[in-house]
Amino acid sequence: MTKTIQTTCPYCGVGCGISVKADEAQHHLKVSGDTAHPANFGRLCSKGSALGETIELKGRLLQPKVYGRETNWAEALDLVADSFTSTLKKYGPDAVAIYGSGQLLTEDYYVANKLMKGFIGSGNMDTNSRLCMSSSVAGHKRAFGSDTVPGCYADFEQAEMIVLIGSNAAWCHPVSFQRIRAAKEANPSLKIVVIDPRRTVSCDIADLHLPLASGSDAVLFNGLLHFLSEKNALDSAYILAHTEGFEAALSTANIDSEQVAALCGLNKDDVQRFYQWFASHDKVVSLYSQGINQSSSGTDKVNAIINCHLATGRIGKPGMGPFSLTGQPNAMGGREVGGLSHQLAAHMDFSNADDIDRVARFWGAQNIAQKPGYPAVELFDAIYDGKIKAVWIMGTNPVVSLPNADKVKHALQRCEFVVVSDCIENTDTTALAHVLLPAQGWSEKDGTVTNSERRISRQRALFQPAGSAKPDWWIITQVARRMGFEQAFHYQSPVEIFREHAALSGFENDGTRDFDLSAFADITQQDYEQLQPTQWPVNQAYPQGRARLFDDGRFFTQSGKAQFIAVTPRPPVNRPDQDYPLILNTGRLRDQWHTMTRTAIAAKLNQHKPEPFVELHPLDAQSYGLVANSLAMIESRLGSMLARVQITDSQLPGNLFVPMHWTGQYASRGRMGALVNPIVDPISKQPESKHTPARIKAYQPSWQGFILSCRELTINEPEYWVKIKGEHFYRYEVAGLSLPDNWQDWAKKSLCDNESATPQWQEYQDPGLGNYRAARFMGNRLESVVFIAKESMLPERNWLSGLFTKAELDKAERMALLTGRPPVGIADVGILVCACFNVGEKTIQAAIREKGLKTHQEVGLCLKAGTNCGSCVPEIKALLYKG
Ligand SMILES: Nc1nc2c(c(=O)[nH]1)N[C@H]1C(S)=C(S)[C@@H](COP(=O)(O)OP(=O)(O)OC[C@H]3O[C@@H](n4cnc5c(=O)[nH]c(N)nc54)[C@H](O)[C@@H]3O)O[C@H]1N2
Ligand SMILES: Nc1nc2c(c(=O)[nH]1)N[C@H]1C(S)=C(S)[C@@H](COP(=O)(O)OP(=O)(O)OC[C@H]3O[C@@H](n4cnc5c(=O)[nH]c(N)nc54)[C@H](O)[C@@H]3O)O[C@H]1N2
Ligand code: SF4
Ligand SMILES: [Mo]
Repeated sequence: MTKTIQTTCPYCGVGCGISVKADEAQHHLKVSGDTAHPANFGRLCSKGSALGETIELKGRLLQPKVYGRETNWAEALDLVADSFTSTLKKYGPDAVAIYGSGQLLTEDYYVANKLMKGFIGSGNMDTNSRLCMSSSVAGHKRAFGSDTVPGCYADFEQAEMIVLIGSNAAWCHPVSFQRIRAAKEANPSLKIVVIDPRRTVSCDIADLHLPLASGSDAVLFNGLLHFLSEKNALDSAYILAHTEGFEAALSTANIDSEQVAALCGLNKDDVQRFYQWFASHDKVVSLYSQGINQSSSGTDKVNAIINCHLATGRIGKPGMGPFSLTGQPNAMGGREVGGLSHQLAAHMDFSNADDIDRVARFWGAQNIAQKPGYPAVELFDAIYDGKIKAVWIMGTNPVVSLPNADKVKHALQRCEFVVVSDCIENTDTTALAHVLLPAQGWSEKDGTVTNSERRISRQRALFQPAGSAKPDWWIITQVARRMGFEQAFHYQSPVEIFREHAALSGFENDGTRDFDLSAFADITQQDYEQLQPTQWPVNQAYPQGRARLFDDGRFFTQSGKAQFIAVTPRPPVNRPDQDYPLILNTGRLRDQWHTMTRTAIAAKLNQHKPEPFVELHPLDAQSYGLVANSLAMIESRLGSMLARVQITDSQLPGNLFVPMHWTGQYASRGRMGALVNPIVDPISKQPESKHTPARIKAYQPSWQGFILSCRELTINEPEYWVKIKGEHFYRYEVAGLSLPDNWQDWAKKSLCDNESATPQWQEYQDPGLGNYRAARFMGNRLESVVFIAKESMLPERNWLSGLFTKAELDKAERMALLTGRPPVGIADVGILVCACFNVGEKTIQAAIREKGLKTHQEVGLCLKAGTNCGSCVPEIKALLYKG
């Protein structure tokens, strides 16, 4: 029987509502955008649309495991509770830690934090949000006295100017970006400025792109403050009535456009154009993300941006404001419950003794922590140094995502007791766990998340859990009870936790704290089931929630006034030098989510960018002797990786960009975290993940090739391999340093593990050219193909991949097979461009040519490409441009 359920996407902080038709018996679901959800009004991006393909049971962690052995919950929970208790008795509470994640639901997060800070009595609960939002949190606190995102998505439609700073929203917040694109199409005078060293696809709708030197944003925004003052574009009445510290901030920002242009590596006219537009448009929204946060001066950069909004009084009103885009589905929920190690709960923190006392009374916690714990990078250093002896990692993959990731790996290898809760069995982090706890994933779990605009939405269970998987809140409370804290962790269901969380937010609040859900303190089970997406605060004054804060000019500082922060720009701490002359920048791709544990299961999400790659400028490619599509080794002082070279003038000379996604599960040498320097911002402790000195050189294997197979294979011989799941096939890109003695033996060994039936082989060899090609059949059905040749001689993979969908190959296809090219008259669709409707590059090119298509809308009408999530529109436009 099929049921329709409204839930929320588990990926990015846009927080799109999803309407799901779930068929429990078939374990099948059909997703579409929830037209009533105010975050997306029915739109979804490629990742959200592909959720139905990620729910398979293969690869899931289905049973608890202790020391590699499957066991029942009772044994696993007892072991975790006993080990934590004995560690804290022997070494004190600071010898244990929890490292959580914005993938957790608010209810899960709340109990994890309560256990560590309230009852174990240590501040050592931190989260991957430290790598993500902590500079924004710190900047907000300094300016507003609270961690508040003042605006809402509706401001995008009302703005006259939108500035994207260090944000590639086209790929990372695609549905918000589509809203901005639609606003621009409806109102072409809406100005869009993108500030990013790279020319990203977000520039597709930009009137101006400022490719500033990596790390120089504080100079640019200080210059803007100075300019606003020089041009009398300040709102002096607002500054006087509602702010403090303006004079100091202005005098520190004493820099003119010419100096700004020189320091940021920009054209002076472009800088002035940006400044002039900012000065002359009242309704400006400044959206910023990791290009700002992930910096050794991220907090200052956040404040440099906020300063310009305070100076013009542009905050809290429709169509204007600084707007930190949150990354994870529940990054905001994590901040609400106090998931960062310096926070306590409900937007209270350790800096205030009254807060500690208040939370202790509310929780009935005798033993509450009195001081902050370690932030993420220091936390793993403390594990490495043996100060922390037991750690519980929940919903994050630090062996990939933390900087200096090889050290993180060693830290976990040295740690006495490592517990990991995850829904996936094999990750780079689960590999190092002593205890593995199977968590329910999206589609099974039930609770709430909060998106970038403070909107709380429900994630609802669609299916029975996989195997013995349990909700994270249940796992945590079971351990808490076994540690002797039954009373404080008596919950039977998520609503009970939500009520307590809401009650704590209102406890002795009286308007002193921004985060207030007191209207939900007594929410019934039924109302919780039916909860509609609502923006906090939700209290007596705002029973239906509140779209914007600070519209009244009142802030949560002591004086009630917003604070300007005097910012002295600092360059990144580690700068390129003679040995490591390049800047390594890292970030995201359109169709992958972080460490790929879920998106790489969906075949269609692997086609857009199938392999780890490095982008660099043509001049650098020339200096380092790198050829397009060849392999390169990238090294920093900490580690190295291999990636495919992509040469593009969208990079600034001297800069490298690599995607953050590949792990040891999908590539032999693609884990970029191993290179990233663990430099952090002194205030927020957020790592500088966008700036590591690096070098690059050609990697010259003796041979290269690829394998396509209808089955998953164990490829462990070559130095370089990448695994790509496709529709009915697996693709392996391979390269090796030493030549095997005999290609035939190599191929048979690679492809025929555990085979009893005798396959048929078709082979072609040209040893002189280093070519080997083979295909393996069962009857007329293609099982696998191997192509070994010089990189430039290898055929494209698309047509060959498509043959795996066929029950049998016809004669012409069999004849053509080892040429790698389709028989005459059969079209190759090319690289996938539109992941929503499976439309390839060559199909689009052919339609443009043959039907004379001129615009992306015409391509959409003809092929549907680009008409769902719209993330591929920039690529379609590039194909139109090329003709
Ligand atoms: N497809 C996809 N979407 C995602 C995610 C994902 O994994 N995949 N993850 C989600 C999460 S958790 C997050 S935090 C967000 C992140 O969303 P974004 O912050 O938009 O993503 P990034 O690609 O990390 O970085 C953004 C840009 O910062 C630029 N940058 C680097 N250095 C500088 C600098 O010095 N100044 C400026 N101005 N820019 C700089 C980079 O070139 C990059 O284009 O995305 C969320 N959405
Ligand atoms: N160099 C560099 N490093 C970065 C970044 C960068 O831009 N550059 N970005 C940083 C940022 S912003 C972020 S947010 C991090 C992200 O980095 P991670 O948090 O390490 O990445 P994810 O792949 O999201 O990890 C989530 C894990 O939780 C599991 N999981 C999913 N749902 C659940 C659940 O409900 N319960 C449990 N228990 N487990 C679940 C997934 O299978 C996966 O293993 O990376 C950071 N690291
Ligand atoms: S934009 Fe995409 S990934 Fe983000 S919440 Fe919406 S559908 Fe999910
Ligand atoms: Mo993030």
